[in-house]
Amino acid sequence: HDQLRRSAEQTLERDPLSRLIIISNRVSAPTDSKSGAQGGLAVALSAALREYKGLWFGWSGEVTEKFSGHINFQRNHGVTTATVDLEEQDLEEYYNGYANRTLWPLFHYRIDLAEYERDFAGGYQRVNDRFADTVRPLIEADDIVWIQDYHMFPLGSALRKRGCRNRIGFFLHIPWPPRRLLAVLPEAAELVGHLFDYNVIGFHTDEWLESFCDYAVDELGAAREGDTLTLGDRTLEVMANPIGIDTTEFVEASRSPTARLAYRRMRDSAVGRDLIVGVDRLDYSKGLEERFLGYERFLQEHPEERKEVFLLQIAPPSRGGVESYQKIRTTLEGLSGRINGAYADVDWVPIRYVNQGYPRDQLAGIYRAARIGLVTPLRDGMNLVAKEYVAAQDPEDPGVLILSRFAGAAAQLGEGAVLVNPYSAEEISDAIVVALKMPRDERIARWRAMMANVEAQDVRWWRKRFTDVLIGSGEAAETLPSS
Ligand code: ADQ
Repeated sequence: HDQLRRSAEQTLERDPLSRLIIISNRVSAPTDSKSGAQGGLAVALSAALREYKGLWFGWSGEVTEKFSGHINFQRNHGVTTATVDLEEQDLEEYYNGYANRTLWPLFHYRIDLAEYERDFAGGYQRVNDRFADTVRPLIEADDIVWIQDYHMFPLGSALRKRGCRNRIGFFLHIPWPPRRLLAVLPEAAELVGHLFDYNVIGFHTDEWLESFCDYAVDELGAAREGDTLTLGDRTLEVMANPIGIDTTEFVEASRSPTARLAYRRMRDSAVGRDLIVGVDRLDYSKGLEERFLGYERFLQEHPEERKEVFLLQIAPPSRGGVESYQKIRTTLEGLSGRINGAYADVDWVPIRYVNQGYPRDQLAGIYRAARIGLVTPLRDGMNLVAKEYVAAQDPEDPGVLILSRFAGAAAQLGEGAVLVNPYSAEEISDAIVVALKMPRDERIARWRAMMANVEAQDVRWWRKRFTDVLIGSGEAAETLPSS
């Protein structure tokens, strides 16, 4: 009885408004394990769901012959997930198609790689409508709804069409391209128009936010007042809200027995050489080819340093169903082979190129063992590897972060990192030299500046800041009877 009363009181103490409904392409059910299969985002969103109750809706990752709209509910560690299967055609047109062959390259400034097929656009809208049809009955009158990322731009609008008057927020995890680039997308105006059905949209940085506002104002004729945009009778709030990592958990991970073991293993295999580490999904936006070329330049220009260092590049394949991803894989195999062929000796290989994922604890140990974290995406919404690298360092003897000025993370870590233009092999090469020579005092000072940010603006901060704005946004949600 006491327990019941306590939980009732807790419910009352909570914001009376709200259950939270999170919708994203993939749902990551919370696990107990410290194995680290789960990213910080999944952890943060799961924590939010525990606090606000509610549920997490998305694609199961499974394909079925005919879309049925059947929802698979699961409850794990206090979080309810609700998933649906998609059809093969959905997978091709929506996921491999519009999301990853059209939007992803375009939003990462690669108009050369973006493909514009009406079938892709049609499949994308169809899947968003399917999501809307399926999730709509699960949404109650006072719920707040938070939609994640570029797979789901039109979902808020699709929900409004189905009578949903709730507060709906959207967060974009990737960059927003400049107005003139976006204009290349045949459905650009329609897509941005849809976004006015949200109450709040979050971006990682001011740069992405400003690009969005440029398009809305200059192309659609929206009116802007500070962070409020108005188009016709619809009002939208925009906010820059940089995502962080679960810093406490990551620092802990870096001190775990598994991390210590990984650290030892790296150090032993380095036999006194300095380790440079890169960890990325195998994706052309991460600038891996340019990184290898920069490292090659360094080897060329600094023969005296050659055997003093090695590069460990960890890059698990992703999106194998998309051709450009198969291509980048082949390119990198060729390039690493060429560099190793040209410079390796019987007792030294310049690049260790590894195509698998590692559990979080182990990754933390590897980061800690690395004298340099080399994070050089050509364009990245944020980049969490940069933050993980910082969090994993030994405060007494931290490594140096070399960071692309085109990652969202540069806006927060620019003071402490060595910033580079990732397109320039020379800048990457120079930065490696600077990092290798950097005295300990300077390394510590730079690391402290970065760590202060990684600690203060962690993933919980990000989540709370967004939900606070969303809850306070618009007029009080009109209560409709839940359907
Ligand atoms: P991603 O493009 O996936 O995310 P990132 O932010 O770097 O990029 O996150 C990658 C995550 O995967 C990190 O937590 C990293 O530890 C993990 N990871 C990468 N390689 C791994 C490996 N070999 N083994 C184990 N784990 C590995 C998108 C956007 C980013 C944005 C995030 C969050 O592209 O810009 O920062 O969403 O918003």
